[in-house]
Amino acid sequence: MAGSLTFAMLKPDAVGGGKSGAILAHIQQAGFAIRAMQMLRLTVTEAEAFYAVHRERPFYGELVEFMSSGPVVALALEAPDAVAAWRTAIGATDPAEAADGTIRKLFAESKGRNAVHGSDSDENAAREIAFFFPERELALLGVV
Ligand code: IDP
Ligand code: MG
Repeated sequence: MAGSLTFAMLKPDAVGGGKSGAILAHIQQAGFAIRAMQMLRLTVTEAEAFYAVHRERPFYGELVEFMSSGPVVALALEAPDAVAAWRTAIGATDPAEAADGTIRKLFAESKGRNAVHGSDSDENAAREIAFFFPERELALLGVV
């Protein structure tokens, strides 16, 4: 594999806003290989589980409601140092603070409705990829 993996997701604001194609093009132009991809809608229970690490935060309820409000696109991305490279490509959590040219600066609406997710460590990338993609599919795709 030419690099490592990270987990990315296009959030309901991006998918519902018709921005999926533009963001996917941006991802590929930035040098990430899309190794797995699925459009789906998270149930409330699934969104709660995915963001369980944030359950004590004041925005948890709002986050779960938003993330289960419409379709998302789940992605396994490959690049050299993928986790760090993807965090750089997406920019700060709040688009008002995101650097020029980052995906959140270009496509996000607000700190909550911020277009894309990115794993924060290799360990969480593996956990998040496994949350969305069955081992068998990853094996058939040659990802693992
Ligand atoms: P990250 O997505 O940049 O890693 P985290 O702190 O892990 O940011 O927060 C997870 C997600 O929770 C954010 O992407 C955003 O959608 C939402 N979120 C974070 N902080 C706030 C907030 O202050 N208000 C509303 N939503 C927030
Ligand atoms: Mg995070």
